[in-house]
Amino acid sequence: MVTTKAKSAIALGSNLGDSLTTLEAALTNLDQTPGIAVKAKSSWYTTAPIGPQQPDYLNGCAILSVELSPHELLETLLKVENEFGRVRQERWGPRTLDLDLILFEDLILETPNLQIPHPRMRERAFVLVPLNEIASDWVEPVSGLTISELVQKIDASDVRLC
Ligand code: ROI
Repeated sequence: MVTTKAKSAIALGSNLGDSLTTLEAALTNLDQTPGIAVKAKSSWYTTAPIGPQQPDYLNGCAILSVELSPHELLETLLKVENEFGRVRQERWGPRTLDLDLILFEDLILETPNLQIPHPRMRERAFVLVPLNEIASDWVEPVSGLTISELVQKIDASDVRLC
């Protein structure tokens, strides 16, 4: 059987409960999932919340090698979120664990339940700063700019190494 491996970037976030333990455990869980290997992980950052007033977040990014389709990967991310007790409440409210699919190779995908690249990644310092640590040369295919070029265009003053 021929299996092709694809490179994908995910963003992780948490601002409820023991965020550091949750984020580390989520990465371990993903790495133990058949068809997924965690290849790199960023540092964790304390970030001011975007959206309604709520506690600061802990955010980071990881690079995965996957033998899954983008939709299969999304299903896995949602499953892991649910295993860690995430209850989907208000749209931009606090959360125990948020796993977002950010990039998948150089794919541009627009479907009702999945958009790749993540549509707000280019403006989010809490995604770009950690991603820049581990994938600075990756070209975001919609803008044609690398992560290091994108991070230079935004204000990252609310993102601090944890
Ligand atoms: N704000 C920050 N700083 N980090 C997040 O992970 C995050 N996630 C969200 C919203 C509510 C948009 N704000 C966030 O979903």
